[in-house]
Amino acid sequence: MEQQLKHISKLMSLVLRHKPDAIGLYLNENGWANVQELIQKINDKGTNVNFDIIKTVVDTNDKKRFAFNEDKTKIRASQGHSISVELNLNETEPSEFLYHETVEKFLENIKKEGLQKMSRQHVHLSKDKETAIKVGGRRGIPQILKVKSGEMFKDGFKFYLSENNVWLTDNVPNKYIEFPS
Ligand code: HQG
Repeated sequence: MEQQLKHISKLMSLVLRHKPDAIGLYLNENGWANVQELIQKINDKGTNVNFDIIKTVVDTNDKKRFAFNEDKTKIRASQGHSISVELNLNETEPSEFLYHETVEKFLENIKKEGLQKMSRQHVHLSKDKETAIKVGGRRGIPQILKVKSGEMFKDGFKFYLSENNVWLTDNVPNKYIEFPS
């Protein structure tokens, strides 16, 4: 069951963040998909889901990646998109420091050009080191970068907090980054 939920969660990440076309799903400009359509199209591709399973994924997902609208007829990913969607997030003042997890092979480039959003819509930052480490254990030994978010905010950079508490910004110039020694 757990494996099955993980499989469905990954599929939902794929179609709600990156490739709705993989199952012919329609997302509106704010990233919302119709829940019944999502269920139908996942089933059409051979994975059995119903509303209760989707709701279990939403409720139990370790990073709260997905959210329903109020009457649970629509669903979207709360962050992490590579396709262009307008999430209408509120600008929020960050704490003095935020953290970003990366891996060694990217460090040299990040030292040169700062953090860029790469294939996603934003650079993703975490409120503390522990969360940052969780983000990226997936790619290798985590390298934690400390971002001077308070200073950036004073200098006019905008920050947004996603519904699942990921801090988002457009880019982080290298002068605001403390690298591991
Ligand atoms: C790196 C996860 C070279 C950056 C997490 C990262 C997150 C650069 C990679 C979400 C660079 C991009 C996003 C530069 C940044 N040169 N490399 N100038 N600037 N990078 O996956 O932040 O588990 O797009 O350090 O929770 O790792 O998938 O971003 O290593 O919120 O739900 O380029 O993914 O969510 O990788 O992770 P990503 P990320 P999920």
